[in-house]
Amino acid sequence: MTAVSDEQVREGVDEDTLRRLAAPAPEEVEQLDAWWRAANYLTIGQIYLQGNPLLREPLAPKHIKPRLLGHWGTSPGLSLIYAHVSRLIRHTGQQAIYLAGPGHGGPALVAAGYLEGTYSEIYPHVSQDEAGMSRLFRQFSSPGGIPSHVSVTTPGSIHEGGELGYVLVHAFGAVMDNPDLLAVAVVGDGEAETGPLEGSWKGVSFLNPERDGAVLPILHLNGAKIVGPTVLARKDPAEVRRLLGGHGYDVLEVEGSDLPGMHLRFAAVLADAWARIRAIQHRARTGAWDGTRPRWPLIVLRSPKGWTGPEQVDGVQVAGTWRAHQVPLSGVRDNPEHLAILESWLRSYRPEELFDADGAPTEPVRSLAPRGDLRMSASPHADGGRLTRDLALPDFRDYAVDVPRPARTRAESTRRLGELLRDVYRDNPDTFRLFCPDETNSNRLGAVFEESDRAFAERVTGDDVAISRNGRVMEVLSEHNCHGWLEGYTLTGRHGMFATYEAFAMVSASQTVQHGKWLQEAGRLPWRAKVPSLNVLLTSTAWRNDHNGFSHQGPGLIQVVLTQRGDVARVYLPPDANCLLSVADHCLRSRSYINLIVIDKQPQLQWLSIDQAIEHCARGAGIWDWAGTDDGTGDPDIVLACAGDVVTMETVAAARILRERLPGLKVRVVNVVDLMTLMRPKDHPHGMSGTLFTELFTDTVDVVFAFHGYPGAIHQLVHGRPDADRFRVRGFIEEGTTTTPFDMTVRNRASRYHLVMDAINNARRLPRGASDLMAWCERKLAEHQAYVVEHLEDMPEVRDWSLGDRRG
Ligand SMILES: Cc1ncc(C[n+]2csc(CCOP(=O)(O)OP(=O)(O)O)c2C)c(N)n1
Repeated sequence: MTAVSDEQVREGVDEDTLRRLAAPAPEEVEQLDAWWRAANYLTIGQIYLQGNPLLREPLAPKHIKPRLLGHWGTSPGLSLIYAHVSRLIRHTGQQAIYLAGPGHGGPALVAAGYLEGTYSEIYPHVSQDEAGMSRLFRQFSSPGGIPSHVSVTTPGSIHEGGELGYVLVHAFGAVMDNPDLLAVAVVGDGEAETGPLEGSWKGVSFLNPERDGAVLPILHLNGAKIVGPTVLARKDPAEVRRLLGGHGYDVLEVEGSDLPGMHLRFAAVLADAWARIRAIQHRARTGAWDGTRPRWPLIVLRSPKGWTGPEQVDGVQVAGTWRAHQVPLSGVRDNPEHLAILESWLRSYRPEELFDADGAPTEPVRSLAPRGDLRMSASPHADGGRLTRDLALPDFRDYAVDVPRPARTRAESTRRLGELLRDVYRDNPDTFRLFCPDETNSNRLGAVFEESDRAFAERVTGDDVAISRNGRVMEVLSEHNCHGWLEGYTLTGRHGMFATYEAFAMVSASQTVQHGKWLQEAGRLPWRAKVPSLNVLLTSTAWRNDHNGFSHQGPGLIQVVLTQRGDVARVYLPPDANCLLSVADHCLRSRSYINLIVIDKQPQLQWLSIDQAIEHCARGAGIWDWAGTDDGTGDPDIVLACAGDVVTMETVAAARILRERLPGLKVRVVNVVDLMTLMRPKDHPHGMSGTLFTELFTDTVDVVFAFHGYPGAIHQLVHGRPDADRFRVRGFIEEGTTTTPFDMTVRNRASRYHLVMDAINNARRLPRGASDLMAWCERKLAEHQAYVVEHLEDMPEVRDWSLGDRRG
């Protein structure tokens, strides 16, 4: 791999700028230090003070908040880096965003936004004066105020950093197709122990310097987590170097706590890192790149936890230890000694030099900040909705399967979606990406490779197919990376889809939850523009992972998304290709939702023409007259409902058996595409009205509901509907193994024969012949059992079942 030589480092970079950047003049060191002291002062003020923000009078217990919340330990490191990156921006005009992996250092980033003026622009009551500073302090970690982390309310943030581990995935997602952006990503050394973070160093193996921006990881080795030491801080530095070097980074190091030495050394290293990035990009963008993966710079910063804070408290060392993690002085209100330490700690930053008589930042502090949108707290990239353009979407009808009559044709539904996505790639060369853990072909979405290769920056061999450094299909065998990259990509205003095996979506389920929280909170902030939705396609589903076995059979993510709030969560279960196309088109146009789309990839019966599909999906649920024996006069004897492709087939097959073998029974078939329509309107914006619900399900007739996921979900959804107890739900009940497709439905008691028996057991009225039909179903199940064991495949009458040769 190519290392950047000293000569190359200077390519594409103005020599004078680089020299000035690397060696700040004394007055610049003053500025840096003033800004940093101001940020630290404001951080401590947020954690401790509810009054007397500028220490105009001696600190008294009444000035101290009753509950002391927040994290001091990481904050001085975060602020030091912020100060230096701000200076870099001012010298170079570099567009940058800042991601704090240890997002618990929230007060540091809030302080940064306040010093840059952005905070007061967004929240005018938090003005740059004494009263505003008082509000800034009081609101932090307080009821009615702001949370303690770098949350949605923090200007300039796309990363809360609450659940540790995702800082690099967000950073890499943000810079994809964003050539002018630098994402500075601070990685906590505790965070670096998480699985997702450990896997995310590999982002550089998928970055293209020609077309993508750059990530500058800064591994902050402050030595401690909440209580324990961190692995990387205690390793021999040479091992850390080899580890990160092995991932492809050029490791630059800064260590110490001496001042102004640390400012000088950090400035020099940051200038070096930036010059290396610019050199890599310059070579790639001027045709001088040999195509090998560049060695991107990475900074290891070793500075004490709780740097500049109290050295000792109650005779115990605090600064530089784990004890500095949260609130180093806990008894300030009641303990005069702690109060005195806090006061001298605050005064050690010399606030009178940092804030003027009104309480506004003084010139040396203000002068460090870049201007306008270049301020990291004001970057439009961190409020991606401001940059979002609609996707150019082809007409999804053009990809439709021809379905002249229901249940005659089989098709791989996701293949049609793949064709649509191929053309989305074609028409949106820098605003759409598909993210998938090495399953794009397996999930039948491979048509995208007609437009774009897989992205890959490492060595490519002659055996590789559709892989190149120019590719934009993101395949990495890490659900965490895929999910996180897509989050970073959408939060900076671009569109995408994460396609994954259904069972393994649980690997990244926590990210789905966290992103939902982010979107939900963002929706409450008028200044945050809506961003493209997080579209998750679950395919290779539980029911059709018969070939892979139990580990691959798990519809848990539906359950997870159902627990999220109605303002962000959407779950779609299109039963066939045309419904999938309609749903996908809708999701790709939507904003700020989590859209879960669940459909299998195997050849499956097709039910609706494209026009019928559009109408059905627009309603979200509807009666399939052609499948039942309900003539529309009065209530049926039983409702067979279904949501999900495989169970829809079982339901339609069950209705057909009933039509043929118990013709006197009035059966209504209802299919649900949009799961949220089952909720009451007061519980979800998609919830269908009581009138419509009654039209579909009646108020009294029993409903046999065949559901793709866990049965409890349907009970949860219909809670509060008339006589909700009448819903008998069949679904996935954790019965699985490597077996035949139909056997999966049998094992989970959701096969057509089970549904017929359920219908008979629950119908309002039973025509003659019902008990014979029950016995027939039992025989069929026994026959199935014997057949699969002997022939190792499903009975032909099940395997090849369709409405083809019968009356439809
Ligand atoms: C996934 C996850 N596990 C556990 C925690 C609880 N937690 C909060 S801060 C912290 C220590 C973080 O250490 P580090 O990343 O080194 O940050 P710093 O030392 O800079 O505060 C832990 C374990 C968390 N926030 N997220």
